Amino acid sequence: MKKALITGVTGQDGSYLAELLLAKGYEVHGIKRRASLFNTERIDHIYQDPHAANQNFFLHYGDLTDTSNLTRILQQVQPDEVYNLGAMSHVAVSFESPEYTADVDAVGTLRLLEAIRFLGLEKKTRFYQASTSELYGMVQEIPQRETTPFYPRSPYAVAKLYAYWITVNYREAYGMYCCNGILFNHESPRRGETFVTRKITRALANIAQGLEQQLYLGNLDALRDWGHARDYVQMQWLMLQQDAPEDYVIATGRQYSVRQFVEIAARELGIELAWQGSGVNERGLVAAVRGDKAPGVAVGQPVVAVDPQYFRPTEVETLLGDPGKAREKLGWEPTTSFETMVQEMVAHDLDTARRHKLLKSHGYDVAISLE
Ligand code: NDP
Ligand code: GDR
Repeated sequence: MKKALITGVTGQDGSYLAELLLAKGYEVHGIKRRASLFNTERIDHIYQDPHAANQNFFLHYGDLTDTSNLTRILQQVQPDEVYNLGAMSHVAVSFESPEYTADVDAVGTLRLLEAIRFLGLEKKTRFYQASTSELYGMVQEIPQRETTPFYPRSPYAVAKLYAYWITVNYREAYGMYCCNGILFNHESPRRGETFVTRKITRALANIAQGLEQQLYLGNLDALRDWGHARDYVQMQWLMLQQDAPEDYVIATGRQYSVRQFVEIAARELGIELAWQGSGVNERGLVAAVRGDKAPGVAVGQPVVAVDPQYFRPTEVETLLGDPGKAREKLGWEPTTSFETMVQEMVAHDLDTARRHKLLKSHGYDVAISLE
């Protein structure tokens, strides 16, 4: 039975990857941070009682800022594969906490690699680094592929640039099996609520049910190559199963704007938007409302507005990946279309909004936190 260790197991990708590896018969170990509240919602369905027999999913308290803790967990687990998904992963927040972001995302990666080497596991343990399309930042080539030069545009991306190169360096210097997956944006109903896609589907579902009034967004014209997280974790595993370690771009090769995402998600709820104004005065007004999914909105209601507080000091305007290498060498194709992914996210958030509305109608106070 192979053993895998996942940092960031409580995150979106960590939860899908843990499911995938368990289904493949792995013994899976995950590192979770101590928090004052439970932070395991995404993995509660695969949680196993530590007192039960035949346990194959284990959680360890830990943190990427804590070298001795990482070394101890690695020594205890002796994993065949390490997936370093843990990160302060929010680009906008990295401008608020740049030093912490560097500590976790850059030095945290070094800590793990160095612990593997220190423990003499460098010939046994294969290492996956969660690299990112944010490395391309101010894009130097369209579409972006493995050979496209990097130009990071945020403290997050600069930290991930260090992590990318230290992974390459440990591969070259010590012959370790280390791979960078340069993943473009990937989403799902488990996406964190403050990333733009989930913010949109969640807020529109709440608005449709009359639980919220307006959705405030930043740059509506940003272009992204959005895929489904479930498809992308397959690639994380596949990269570690090859004869030789290499870096791969994972993307769909299709691009949409934030504005288009809003329109498609709104349409899924029976809301047809008409745009008015420009820049910070831009508003998405409801031109038509069809069906019973949006009883909470009226014709002419401004549903979306631009709020400059969500603009970034330096923005990544456009990202479009070329997944040709992954397709040719690993036979990988994304299976979920953009439209199906939006539908899945909207359906999930509409279901939650309907339940919240029902609770409210029975006198229970439901707090809906907004970004
Ligand atoms: P999430 O933000 O959903 O998950 C991040 C995970 O990292 C969480 O489990 C979080 O724990 C954990 N974490 C945060 N800080 C620390 C720390 N100091 N020590 C240990 N663990 C920590 O991210 P995703 O699942 O979306 O992304 C996974 C990885 O892939 C990240 O590294 C991200 O930067 C990268 N990436 C993501 C892309 C995407 O589109 N989703 C695209 C390209 C790269 P907690 O739950 O306690 O907060
Ligand atoms: P990103 O994702 O920065 O690409 O990083 P995010 O969803 O945060 O932003 C995408 C684009 O939407 C614009 N935008 C807004 N973004 C947020 N969060 N909130 C808003 O209100 C808003 N309005 C417009 C942004 O400016 C941006 O252009 C994600 C993360 O998962 C990273 O960890 C990962 O490395 C990259 O994807 C690939």
